[in-house]
Amino acid sequence: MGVLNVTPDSFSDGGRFLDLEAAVRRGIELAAEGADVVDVGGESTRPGSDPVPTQVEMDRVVPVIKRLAAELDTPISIDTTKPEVARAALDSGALILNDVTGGRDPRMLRVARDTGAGMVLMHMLGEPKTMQEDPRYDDVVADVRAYLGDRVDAAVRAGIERERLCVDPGIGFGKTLQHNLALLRRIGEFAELGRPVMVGPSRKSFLGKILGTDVDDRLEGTAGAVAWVAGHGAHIVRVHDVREMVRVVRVVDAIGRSEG
Ligand code: PMM
Repeated sequence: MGVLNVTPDSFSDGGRFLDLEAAVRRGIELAAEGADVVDVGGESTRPGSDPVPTQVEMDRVVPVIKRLAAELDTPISIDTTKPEVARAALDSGALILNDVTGGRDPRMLRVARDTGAGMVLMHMLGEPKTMQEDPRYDDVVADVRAYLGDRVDAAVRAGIERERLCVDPGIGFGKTLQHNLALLRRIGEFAELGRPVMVGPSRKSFLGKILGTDVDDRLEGTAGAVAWVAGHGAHIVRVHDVREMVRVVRVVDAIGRSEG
């Protein structure tokens, strides 16, 4: 999954693709680089960020999705927590709803059900504004896995077919460095939920904490995390650097599938 943030303030690519033409060009480029899904987002969920008004978010993402849906065969996902934005995006050609709040708002589940969209259920502790203030778990992997299991059950109860769902532990969303490392190290345990596992480590601050590098200097760190999770049971990685991470994953796959 390639990331296309149409925002002024996302932590790694904020401000670069606010212009419609630039965003469309980047979406086409992500697909050409080998993304199997292009994830369009119009609201930054970085730690401490404020919510964006619905209409502003809609005006950012809908024109981009319309153009990309017309020009690409690659499926498009909408990264939003607002049911109105989700509905407009899915009506404009997006096929997947990527909800970083895991369908906590029942209206999100209804939109996915009514449109027949696929849905990513991600774990976040609290809200972006406050999620990094002293996050605590008993056992982060067990807690997040139980939460995602509950969210899958809630989505199925709401009428979404299980086959349309995928789960994501939400790297960086209410987690310390140690929490993030445990989630990555034990990523295989999420496959026990019986749904594809998505992971989004790309350029995130845990890499900066390990390497001491700024957000624009985390390519190798991202590759390390992507290689680890791809080799330990993740099915989808959400990344900014698609060209490079497709290569990383192809090598990991070749090793994993080899015989003898
Ligand atoms: N991370 C961000 C935004 N959306 N969605 C999913 N499913 N998983 C993630 O890890 C995730 C996400 C963080 O910000 P970015 O868009 O700037 O990478």
